[in-house]
Amino acid sequence: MTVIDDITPELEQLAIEVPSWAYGNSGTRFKVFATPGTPRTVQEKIADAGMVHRLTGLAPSVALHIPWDKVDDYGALASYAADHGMTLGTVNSNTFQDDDYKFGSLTHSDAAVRNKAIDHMYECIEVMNVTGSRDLKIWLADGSNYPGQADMRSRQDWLQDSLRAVYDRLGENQRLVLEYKFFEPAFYHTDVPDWGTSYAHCLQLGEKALVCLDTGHHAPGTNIEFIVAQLIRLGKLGSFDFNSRFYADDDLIVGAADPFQLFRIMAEVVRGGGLSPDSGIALMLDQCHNLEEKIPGQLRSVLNVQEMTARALLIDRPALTAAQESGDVLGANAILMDAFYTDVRPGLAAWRESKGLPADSMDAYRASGYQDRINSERQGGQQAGWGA
Ligand code: PSV
Ligand code: MN
Ligand code: MN
Repeated sequence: MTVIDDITPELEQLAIEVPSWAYGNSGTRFKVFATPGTPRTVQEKIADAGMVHRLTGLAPSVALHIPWDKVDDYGALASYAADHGMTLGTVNSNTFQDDDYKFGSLTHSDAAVRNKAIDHMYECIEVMNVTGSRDLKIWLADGSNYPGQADMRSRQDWLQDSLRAVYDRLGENQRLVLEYKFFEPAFYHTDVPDWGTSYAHCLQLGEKALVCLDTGHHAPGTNIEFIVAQLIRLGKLGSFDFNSRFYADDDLIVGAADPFQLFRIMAEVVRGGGLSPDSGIALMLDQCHNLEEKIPGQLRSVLNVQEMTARALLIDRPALTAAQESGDVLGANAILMDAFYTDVRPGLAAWRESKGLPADSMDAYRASGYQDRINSERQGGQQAGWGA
């Protein structure tokens, strides 16, 4: 039987990128509740992310969102991150909070608006050049609300042209990851609604363009692990935005709503070699903590990913393959479920301790006094999504 000690070399490779915006205040369109201790600057967000990494050893990089995290000197920001044991990761573009983008950005019928959006992507690439970030993430709010409102077909052509202009600006080691989402904010049609559309554009662009799969961006009932398997098979899975959902784009803590789904997804990542650093698959969180404290929320999230990854690594692959190939339906299912039902928490706690990390990262955070300190030091924390 496979035990935790057998899988630690693979588990060691797990690295989860945290989003800067998870540390800011967020909410719904009804209300944004302020949480004590919320960062006032991007530097404070990075410091908090550094705390998550120190307590778990799991989250060595933080993603930026431009212009929310805009600073004058990105080189200095990268050094600041390094001082906190962190690197700056994916740069997320933002073409959804400007009046000019009301009817679209990279897909807009007006070339002037498309060019403005392309210029914003260039600005993000400039940031990446200084921070050393590899990935530019593009999520578009583009779409329409009523049949007939927009020419869906032309918008696909404009989208490809715009993406081409962005793609051609990428450096040798840089990549573009194109995220899809089936609805919202547009309710009738969305210009990049599904993995197939993202894949088609990425394929046309070239090898530096890859699909970003946000786990909260699918219709209920979608078999997400199938999409994972397919994109890995095609060599086009660039990154994940992990979160969990009960209803729509809830952005709740990954693994909270459906740990079994996270296990199934991680099983396909492991199966596809996605844990290895040279797989080119970035594991990121895309979450907001509306009610709970942000740092414990992020700790819980990265630990959830680690726990489900460990369970996925425990799957007895040779036995599973044998059962699958001999038509042993329930036997195969039982092998998968055995791994899923294994409580890996004590084994992971012992492993953490053996590496000089706290056995219980959540407890260690509570005992650290960090939250009390930031609660008293920081007044008027930033709202995620609106910058300084
Ligand atoms: C909007 O749906 C969204 O949640 C996308 O998932 C992006 O990744 C994120 O915002 C940050 O731009
Ligand atoms: Mn996302
Ligand atoms: Mn989303």
